[in-house]
Amino acid sequence: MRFIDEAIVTVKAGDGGNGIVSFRREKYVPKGGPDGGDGGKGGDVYVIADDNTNTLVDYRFTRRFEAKRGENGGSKNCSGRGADDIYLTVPIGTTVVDVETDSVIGDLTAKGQTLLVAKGGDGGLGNTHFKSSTNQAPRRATSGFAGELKQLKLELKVVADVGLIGLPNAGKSTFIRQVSAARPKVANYPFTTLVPNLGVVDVGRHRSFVMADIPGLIAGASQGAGLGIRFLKHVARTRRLLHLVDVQPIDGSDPISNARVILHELAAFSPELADLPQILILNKIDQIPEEAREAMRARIVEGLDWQGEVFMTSTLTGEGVDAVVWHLMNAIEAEREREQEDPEYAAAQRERFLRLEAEVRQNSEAQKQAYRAQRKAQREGVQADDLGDDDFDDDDGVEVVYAPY
Ligand SMILES: Nc1nc2c(ncn2[C@@H]2O[C@H](COP(=O)(O)OP(=O)(O)OP(=O)(O)O)[C@@H](O)[C@H]2O)c(=O)[nH]1
Ligand SMILES: [Mg+2]
Repeated sequence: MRFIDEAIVTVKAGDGGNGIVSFRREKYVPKGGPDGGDGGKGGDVYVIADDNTNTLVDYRFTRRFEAKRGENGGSKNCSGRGADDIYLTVPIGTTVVDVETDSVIGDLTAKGQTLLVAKGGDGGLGNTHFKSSTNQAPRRATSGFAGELKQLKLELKVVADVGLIGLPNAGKSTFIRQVSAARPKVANYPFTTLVPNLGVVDVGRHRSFVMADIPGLIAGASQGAGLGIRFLKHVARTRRLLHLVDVQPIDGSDPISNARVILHELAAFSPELADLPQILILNKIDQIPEEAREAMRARIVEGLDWQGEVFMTSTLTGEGVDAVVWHLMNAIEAEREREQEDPEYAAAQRERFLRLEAEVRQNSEAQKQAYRAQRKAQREGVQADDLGDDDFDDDDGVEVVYAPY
């Protein structure tokens, strides 16, 4: 199944119908009073969350949605009929952003939840309203009001509990393959993963969490280098980051400085994100003799002055992987329970997620702008840098196609 995580659509609510000028015409009533009815209200545009869909793909093909206009008023004080509202169906988890103001209109988090995104115009007034003691036969009516017109960005975030981060080749995709049914490509060269992958990690009956594998981050990522940073929004809502470090990189680089690169880029991109609980995974230990592993671990922990959890794994042989999974499941469950029992904690968590998301969105947007500027400069021949493929396929209003599960 293909997922699309962002789409831009235009919505236009219906205009109000016009009020009309009309006078009573009845037998034996020579001078009937005004009886022009009001116009009907234009249709509203709503976005509604539904669990039958988990993609925004439809919005790649249809980009404009218009509600109908209200009917004009009629004679005999008949109001025009209001137009029907229209509903854009989106998956649960979609955030709706007003493109013009770059503000969040709302989050759709539950089935059936609706969000008014463009209000239909009210109908105009019929001449009945303008009757007064001095004007018994008003020839005045008003037109309907215009319905709102808006450009919306629909964003579907992959809601993962755990995000995998690390340099290219650290073994992130191998990790998610070990613990879930996700089957991202694994290869011994950097940038194998180009799009995020999601995997459901089952831990016995009714216990599971979702893990996200994103492209590797590289030095300079927070300034736009490589691919990984633009996918960080997918790990913005996670509860834990798994930071995978290759303990024996083929290029002979030092695991400590490699880990620092990631820590630095994360913090430079989003301090809130860097503040998420991080677990250090020293990976590929199959390449280190057993008796040397503890010393290696101590050296790295000390070198990084690492205060958090540390695990040693081989995602190739599977060694140590279960321990990580159990640790994650317990931590996630404990957090979920606490959120259920402690409304204050739940509210604080939610606040934090919102802050984090806002920060990540802002930074992603800033990066996109910088990237576009660079690209433009490149096209105009100002700068001859090789910027690589045009991977921000933003011009068609949709970006990031990825395949979870
Ligand atoms: N020896 C050894 N090799 C491993 C281990 N885990 C992964 N590899 C190898 O390391 C290479 C990179 O693995 P991937 O899982 O593709 O790495 P990645 O972090 O997803 O890389 P990108 O997608 O490029 O960011 C592959 O050749 C894997 O077979 C491990 O535990 N031990
Ligand atoms: Mg990968």
